[in-house]
Amino acid sequence: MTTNAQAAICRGHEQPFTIEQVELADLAPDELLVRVVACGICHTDLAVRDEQLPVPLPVVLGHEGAGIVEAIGSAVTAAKPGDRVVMSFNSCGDCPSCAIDAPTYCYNFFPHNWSGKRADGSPTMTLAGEPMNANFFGQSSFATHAIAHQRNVVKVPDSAADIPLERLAPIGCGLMTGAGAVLRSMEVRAGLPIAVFGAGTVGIAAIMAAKIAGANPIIAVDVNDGRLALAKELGATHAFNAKDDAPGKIRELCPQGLGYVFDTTGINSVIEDAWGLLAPKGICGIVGASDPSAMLKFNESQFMGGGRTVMGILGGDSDVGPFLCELIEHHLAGRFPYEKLIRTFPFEQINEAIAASESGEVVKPVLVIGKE
Ligand code: CXF
Ligand code: ZN
Repeated sequence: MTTNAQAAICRGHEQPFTIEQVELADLAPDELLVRVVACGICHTDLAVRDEQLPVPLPVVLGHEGAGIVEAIGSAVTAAKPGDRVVMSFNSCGDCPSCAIDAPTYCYNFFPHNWSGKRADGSPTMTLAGEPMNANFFGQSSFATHAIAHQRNVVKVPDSAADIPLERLAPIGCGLMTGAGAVLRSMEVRAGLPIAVFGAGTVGIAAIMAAKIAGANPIIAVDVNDGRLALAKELGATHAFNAKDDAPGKIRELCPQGLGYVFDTTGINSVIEDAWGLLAPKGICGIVGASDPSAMLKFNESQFMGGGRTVMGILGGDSDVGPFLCELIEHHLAGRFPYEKLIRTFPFEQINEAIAASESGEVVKPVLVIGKE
């Protein structure tokens, strides 16, 4: 039996999102029907709208959804009807990366997340009887209902029963990416200095995680003084405006170099400057979306002689369920106070929410789509 839903259709950057009636397909055995309560907006949604990523348009985006399970396929064990869940990215479960619990590097990432259909090519959504691209990150949560998969649904632990889903929703992408980069990818060690370039959701999540890891000092770099102030409130010990010789100031503060630099900007010159700040054995983590044709340059003898690492990072090396639950526990304990980044908007104001993100006014807009 198909399900009717209201979904925000994205037809490209020249048109606003419009909320229209769609139909969701019958569930496959490993899928769940989730009534979406809230969904965060991430820069990747906007990169798809702007055709910077190979996702077909028109499409229903949204990949930081949270909601309540309404129905499950015959093989689902991850959650049951009535459970509160958060959704994250999807993966195949069969490839060498999935085999070592590294699903952010799934060999079959594209068909499971970005093809607009299920990996077998079948549509999960129709609009006026015609297939509509959806299944974005295995969810498409800019909608009242989403079809999700066993592998990208996490049941909210009972300990978080009092945390509203509109706060839990964004944990499955940008926050997980920044925190995971520090705690899982780079495995930041206590007492070593770190600099984080870019104080958006990913950068500030990295800063909160660096504080959890005991890094010191924790240096935030951005061009926006408001964001730098927020970074300091949430864990940065120092904040430097990038327009004001940040590398020079960092050198003065840490003359021996940094244990870690983490780039969320994707800007070549920023990454190359950041790399130049590393101490021996230092790690340069790179997560920012960059120009696909960009090439980076590093000095070979510094690279080899200092045992330095340049590390590409996707999704903070999250293993989905266990890591999202770990972050929820940090949040409950007050160590991951990411609610300070959020502003909520009603679903109907999706275009206003996107504008607030793009102007830099709001770090993490969250759409409230349904009632808990
Ligand atoms: C993704 C990238 C691939 C792994 C999960 C997170 N980023 C989305 O914005
Ligand atoms: Zn995202």
